[in-house]
Amino acid sequence: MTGGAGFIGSNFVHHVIGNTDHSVIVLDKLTYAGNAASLAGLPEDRVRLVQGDIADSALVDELFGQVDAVVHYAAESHNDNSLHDPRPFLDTNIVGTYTLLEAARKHDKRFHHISTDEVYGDLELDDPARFTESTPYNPSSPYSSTKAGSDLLVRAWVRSFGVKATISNCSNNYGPYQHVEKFIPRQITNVLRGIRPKLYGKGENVRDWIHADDHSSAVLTILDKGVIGETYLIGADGEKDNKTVVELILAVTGNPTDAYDHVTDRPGHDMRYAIDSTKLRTELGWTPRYQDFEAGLKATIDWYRENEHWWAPAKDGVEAFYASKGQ
Ligand code: NAD
Ligand code: TDX
Repeated sequence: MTGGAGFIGSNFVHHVIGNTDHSVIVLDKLTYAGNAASLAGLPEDRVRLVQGDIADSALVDELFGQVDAVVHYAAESHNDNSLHDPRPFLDTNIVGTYTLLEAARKHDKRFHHISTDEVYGDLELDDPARFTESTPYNPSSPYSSTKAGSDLLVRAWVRSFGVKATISNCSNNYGPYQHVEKFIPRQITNVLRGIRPKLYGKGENVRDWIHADDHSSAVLTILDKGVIGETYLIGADGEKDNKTVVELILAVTGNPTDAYDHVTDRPGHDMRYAIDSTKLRTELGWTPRYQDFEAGLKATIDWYRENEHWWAPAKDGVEAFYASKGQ
């Protein structure tokens, strides 16, 4: 797999080791977003971390010869970074995915591509619609446009070269091991540090939250039963606006629920994401386990409280970066 030292990738490694007999080779560049410590404590005879770039075709070729299937999580993943420096997003998300697809083609290996609901653009707050597998692509940011581009490469390699690939587009994940640049960990670690949470704009934007462990079980289900060439949307009916999430973090940590600041909004900020995961549920029989967002959020807050050594080294730099942007 690729990107296994990142947030969702490391949750997937923990899930695979805890729930299957498989062994995993992780190819990860260990960028600022990757952390070998996220794989600490896992059995060394079943998890091997190889530091390297998914755009390094010689390394990728060598590793494809050693595995049965590849799950591709590696990406530049943060919208705000893509607004300030888009280039790494093109290199990793487009050229990196192309490099992996060429290896999947050469070695004739099963390939699963991890993508995002952001490829579909956004919905209005009062729109009853949700994204489905047939929603037209309409990405807004440099990040989401490179993810959309990578999805289209996968579809073309399936059709033109017969690569045995599937794609999943998931909604916003939360859980342990998420970088403090992202919304929920940023606000949790702000509260733990006595800093007021920062809401972009009015805080009305809606995200459809799913626990990272549910994302992992969905990906295993697709690897097991998914139909080659198909796309599956992954979501757990978790729509919440950002203001509600911040108020919940403040409430469960015993703080006044209005103790947050409104800061400069993100340019081009998508208003609402919402996933209809009927296809995955009815055709492949998947259901999420974490149906109670407040309970999942409390467990996540406890994890950040107990693992300050994991997030503290990145915190000051992230806050200095946001402060320089008025956020
Ligand atoms: P992340 O930024 O936490 O982790 C990305 C990982 O990829 C890091 O370990 C990093 O070191 C590695 N990486 C980056 N460039 C690389 C390269 N060139 N070669 C090898 N490794 C490289 O990201 P995440 O939030 O865990 O997202 C993982 C995947 O899931 C991404 O493809 C993302 O688009 C997708 N996704 C994320 C979310 C979400 O809510 N975070 C939702 C839907 C889909
Ligand atoms: O400090 C903040 N304040 C704030 O209000 C930050 C960091 C974010 N926000 C808002 C912006 C979004 O409306 O919170 C929401 C979530 O922001 P992010 O955590 O940056 O996530 P988002 O932009 O929704 O993208 C995430 O979900 C889809 C992942 O980062 C992507 O990789 C994934 O594709």
